Amino acid sequence: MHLIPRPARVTTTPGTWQLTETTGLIADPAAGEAADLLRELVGRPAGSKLAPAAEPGPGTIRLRVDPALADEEYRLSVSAEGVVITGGRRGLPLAVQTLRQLLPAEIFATGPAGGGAWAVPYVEIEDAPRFGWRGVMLDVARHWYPVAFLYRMVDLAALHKLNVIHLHLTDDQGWRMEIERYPRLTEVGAWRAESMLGHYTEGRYDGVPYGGFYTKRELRDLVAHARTRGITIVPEIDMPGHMRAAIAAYPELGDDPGRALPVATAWGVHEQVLNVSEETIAFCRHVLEEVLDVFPSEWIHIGGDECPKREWEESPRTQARLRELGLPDADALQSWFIGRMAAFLAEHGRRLIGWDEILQGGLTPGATVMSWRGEEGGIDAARAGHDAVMCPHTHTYFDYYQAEPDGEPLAIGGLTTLEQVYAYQPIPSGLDAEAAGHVLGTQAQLWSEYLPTPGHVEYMAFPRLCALAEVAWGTAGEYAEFTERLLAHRRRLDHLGVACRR
Ligand code: TNX
Repeated sequence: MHLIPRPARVTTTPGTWQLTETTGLIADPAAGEAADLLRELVGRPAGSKLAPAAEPGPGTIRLRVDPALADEEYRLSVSAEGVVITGGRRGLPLAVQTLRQLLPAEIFATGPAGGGAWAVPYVEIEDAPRFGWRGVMLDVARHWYPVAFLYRMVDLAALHKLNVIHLHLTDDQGWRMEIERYPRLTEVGAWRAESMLGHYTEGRYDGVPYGGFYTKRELRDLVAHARTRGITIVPEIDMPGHMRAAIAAYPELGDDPGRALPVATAWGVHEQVLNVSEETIAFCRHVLEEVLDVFPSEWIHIGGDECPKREWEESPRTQARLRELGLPDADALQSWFIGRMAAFLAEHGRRLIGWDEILQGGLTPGATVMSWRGEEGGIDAARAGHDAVMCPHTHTYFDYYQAEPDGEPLAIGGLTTLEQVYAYQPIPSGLDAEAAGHVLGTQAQLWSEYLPTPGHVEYMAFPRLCALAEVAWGTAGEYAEFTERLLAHRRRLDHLGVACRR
């Protein structure tokens, strides 16, 4: 069966059930979206309309919401009695992905539907994820990808039962989300003077303008598409550092008033950061208002990482602000700034999440920490009663090499093999049960400085994302057994045309 991620409980019995042209579908009214998904992902490629049936029987698939099951829990029964799927609200799309994987790998082919026999082994599956946050972060700021690729990433994440796509929408090198109130964010901030593509091969600058952005309409549609697959899109607007594209568009946001700098054309951490005036805070709020309007996600990511403090320390205006607020230092000022954003989000019924630097100067009440520099940030946060998502760069940075650099395309550095990813345990040892309960889960990071094309993103993501998905699902076991399953799973990815590393 070779399912990835491996379900929590599987019982097989001899025999197979056949999906045919005449297979019928019976769906609860509450299961309408899952029924559409089933028709799209299973019916259509098998050449079966999955027309509504009057009664359940050997020739039907039945979809039922069971309020007694947890939100992402599901049961899948394939027997001589037909196929029966029950699930919590978000369990049904997960079950659809399992049924899809139970079919021959050709079900993943994107060409015209072939007739043929679509056999599914008799099986009883009871399944639910261990972690509620199973994510992948895509950096669309350093490189921009066509919106069709974002749909593809959603679909590929859903195939692996991930439930969060974290979009890193802004950075020093580009602002990628339309904000109606501040049109220059995309008119100016979405474009840089240099493609930086020459850097990969020849270490040269080509002077070719580069950029792109997503309209609110495009992002709203993407959110809706993701939702039907059980995926939440968590948007990130990185602040108060990593803001050079915004400062290029609106120099008054910066803390060095004499200097108007263009969108960054070098990687790395840039010194230019937001000032913390009330005007700038109002700007951040206005931007977030439009972000909230597009993204219904409970969590909103405000970055918070790698904010150099030199400008704040040298700016007379910011030093005066420190005194006015009675704050001891720049770290405390960063914490105060994050606190303002958290309060704004809380007013709108949302929750703040940020990279682990938001711990500096004191963690804002209610904030969730994404622990990337290691596990310490997440451990400290969890022990203090904050939620945490574990994403230490050592195990979850998929911009790192996945094999010895010789023979691999140029990457940012590091080395995180498939086996290392598979061995990752999101709950750090030594956490007591209460703190462990604050670990929401884990996610992969696709920082894109060295990922100029969609194919390149796929190459770095796969197969490591298959391993991470199983880690996050909570059923990772023997690596050798996993790689055997992965070999079969790769046929599915091949049919989908995924540029998976061999
Ligand atoms: C650190 S991780 C960053 C990113 C880079 C990444 C490259 C984090 C919160 N900040 O800005 O893209 O390293 O691996």
